[in-house]
Amino acid sequence: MKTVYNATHALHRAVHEFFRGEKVPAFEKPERADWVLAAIERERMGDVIAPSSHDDGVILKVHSERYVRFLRGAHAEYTALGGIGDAFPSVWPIRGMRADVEPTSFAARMGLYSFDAGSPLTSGTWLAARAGADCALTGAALLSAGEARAFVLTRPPGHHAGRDFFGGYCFLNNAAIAAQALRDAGCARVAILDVDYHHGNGTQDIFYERGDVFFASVHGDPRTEYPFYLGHADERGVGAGEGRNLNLPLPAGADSATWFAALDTAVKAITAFGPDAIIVSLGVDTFEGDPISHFTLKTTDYPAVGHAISALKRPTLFVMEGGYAVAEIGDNVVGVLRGFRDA
Ligand code: SP5
Ligand code: ZN
Repeated sequence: MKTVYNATHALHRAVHEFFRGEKVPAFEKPERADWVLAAIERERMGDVIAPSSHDDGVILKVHSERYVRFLRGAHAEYTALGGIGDAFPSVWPIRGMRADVEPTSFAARMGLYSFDAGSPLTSGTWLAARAGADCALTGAALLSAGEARAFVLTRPPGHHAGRDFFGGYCFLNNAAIAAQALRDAGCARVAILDVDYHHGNGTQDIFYERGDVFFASVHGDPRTEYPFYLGHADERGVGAGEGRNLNLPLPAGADSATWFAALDTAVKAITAFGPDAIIVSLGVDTFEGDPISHFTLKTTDYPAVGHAISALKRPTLFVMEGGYAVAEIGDNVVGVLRGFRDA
């Protein structure tokens, strides 16, 4: 299985995030991808390749033009205003306020285009995220060219980024970009299976009214778990997307058997949808040792995740999302990929 690797990921290097009034070291750090790459090489998973360059065409089908324009220039704007280090939003247009008028103020646009203050926007965020989109597009092209599987190893992750907002450490939605690219390349139906601990609210946002891309997610119950305001079981899609969104929230602390039963439900629903290709939003923050999450999968469980996904018998692109237990992230990711390959 080929790995498309974003060698510029470390340009995105957040210093701090906030926790209970304190600045704590950012959980989403470059070492994550370094350790996954080391495991890919150690396990001889296959060639590690660089992405090819793609224009913004597909990106602009899943993200709004004004959002992409903002993101591209945001950190330079911040610096020009005298901003120091990483940029954070401080004000948001909550219900009843206007999101249709783009403000001139930089601070106001930071809030317009985000939903949390936990996603530092750094000097290298745009370049790293844009290279990640190229990786996703390259991965999709591999599938279109006949590869049965591929892995996109990039950061920052993507599944919390919506049509016109960042958050949850995510800026461009790599999985959504890959799904759109596969649609454009002739797949009539694409399914996205999100196994990250957190609900993929951005991916759901992008495809909620579409019938051509099915979204299924197993995640911590948003009543207690980030991103809190989306991911409930009664969100089933609207219009053409009716019935094409499946949320399977589980209580924090859920055991592996419960988690695998939910995965099985998602796999069955995707089978019934009948996709031509599968994108897996592959977060391994479901691991028992994850510092910010509360499921209990063990390293030895991950091959079974890949095995379960292989039952879909479709070309499959794995896209890196979360997972913050750095010492184990490589074994956990490679476990999924091995389980899929060896099925
Ligand atoms: C892609 C992804 O997994 N994004 C997750 C974003 C989670 N953001 C909220 C993190 C809250 C961290 N709380 C610190 C708990 C320390 N014990
Ligand atoms: Zn996550």
